[in-house]
Amino acid sequence: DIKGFAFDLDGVITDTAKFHTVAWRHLAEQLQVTWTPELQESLKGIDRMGSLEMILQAGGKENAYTQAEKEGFAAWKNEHYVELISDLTPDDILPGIAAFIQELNDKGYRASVASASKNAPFILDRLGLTDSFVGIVDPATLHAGKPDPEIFVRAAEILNLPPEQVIGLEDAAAGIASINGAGEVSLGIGDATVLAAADLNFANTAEVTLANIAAKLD
Ligand code: G16
Ligand code: MG
Repeated sequence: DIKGFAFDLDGVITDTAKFHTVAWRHLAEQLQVTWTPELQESLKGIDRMGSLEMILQAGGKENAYTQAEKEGFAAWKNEHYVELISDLTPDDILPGIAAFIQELNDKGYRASVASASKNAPFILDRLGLTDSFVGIVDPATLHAGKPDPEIFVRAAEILNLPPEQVIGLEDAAAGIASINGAGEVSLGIGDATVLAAADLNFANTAEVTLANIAAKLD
């Protein structure tokens, strides 16, 4: 029986991807790396330095900068990003998700957050959701990010549940791979072809309810 839920943040709870995109795109322009929709999609769920490496690689510049320069680029992107997310309010929670989290709290299901974002505590605070979760995995303590299973393994540990009693919610292929590797039930939100590895698929967040999940689990 399912007793807990491990939530990705960006793309599941709120759409911070649009702000990541603005900030990364700005950096890519400075570095003369061509921005493409494929590059944009591939950055979903990937941690900050990993994202920077993928952008540099896309432009054939993976060996063009020192580690110190790369850290400077990542810090510059993050400053810009934090400015963009500082105006978030509870109205920025994706459709249906506030009601779903309320439903989980009311019915005694436990919920945790498995986000690659070091800004997750700040974002949850802005959205008024901090108290709805048992805990948040601290991505700074991970050995490997998504698609490695570690982050979703830790999210189940926070819930104090075995992985098979946990549903992981994700909008990115790297995240679905992490959930599957952790031995949890994977729930993909978005394009079913991108998220083909997910156990359950929902087209958008508004469809995510306990009743709809139960119907698909049959
Ligand atoms: C999010 C985004 C990624 C971002 C990562 C790290 O992951 O999807 O694009 O690079 O967090 O964010 P930050 O730079 O704030 O630490 P998730 O796991 O919430 O989808
Ligand atoms: Mg995501």
